[in-house]
Amino acid sequence: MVKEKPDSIRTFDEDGYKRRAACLCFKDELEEEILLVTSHRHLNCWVVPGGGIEPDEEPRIAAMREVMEEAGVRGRIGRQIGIFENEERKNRTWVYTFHVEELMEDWVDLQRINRKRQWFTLDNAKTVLSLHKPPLAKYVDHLLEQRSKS
Ligand code: O81
Ligand code: MG
Repeated sequence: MVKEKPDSIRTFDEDGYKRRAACLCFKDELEEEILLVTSHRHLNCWVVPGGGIEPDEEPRIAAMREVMEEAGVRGRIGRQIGIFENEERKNRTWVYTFHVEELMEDWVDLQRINRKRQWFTLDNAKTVLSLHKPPLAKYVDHLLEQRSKS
């Protein structure tokens, strides 16, 4: 299933869940700080950069494209953290680690919606994500759970 969107085409799984991809974008190899971006509709709220997977697009490729468009970063995508289902919003998000190698001066969503970006420690990221988008805080929780088991 596909649904036109002004500047992209959304795709859906058979159960009608919107297919999304996102990254926890780390500042460095310590993996202690991630880059969040301001919400599209609520400029004083923070979200994990990500978005719709387009037709015939691999989730990893979509994730890299989305973080470049939304956060203006280039770098190296890492491991898959998980696939997160949001039953309320009917979306399914493939989430990856990403190591930032370049912070672009100018980027698509800065121009498009004046989207801002900021580094947060993992704990602070969980706090601010929980305020606006609790499902996104689960990405960080899952990463920390995996870390504690390794
Ligand atoms: O565009 C969110 C968008 C918005 C999400 C979704 C996000 O209606 P869309 O799917 O285009 O917008 O809506 P739901 O219904 O999935 O929750 O959330 P909200 O707040 O309108 O309920 O806006 P934000 O989190 O920024 O407030 O994110 P974005 O426009 O900031 O990217 O779109 P998306 O990230 O799934 O898709 P694209 O490809 O990034
Ligand atoms: Mg998005």
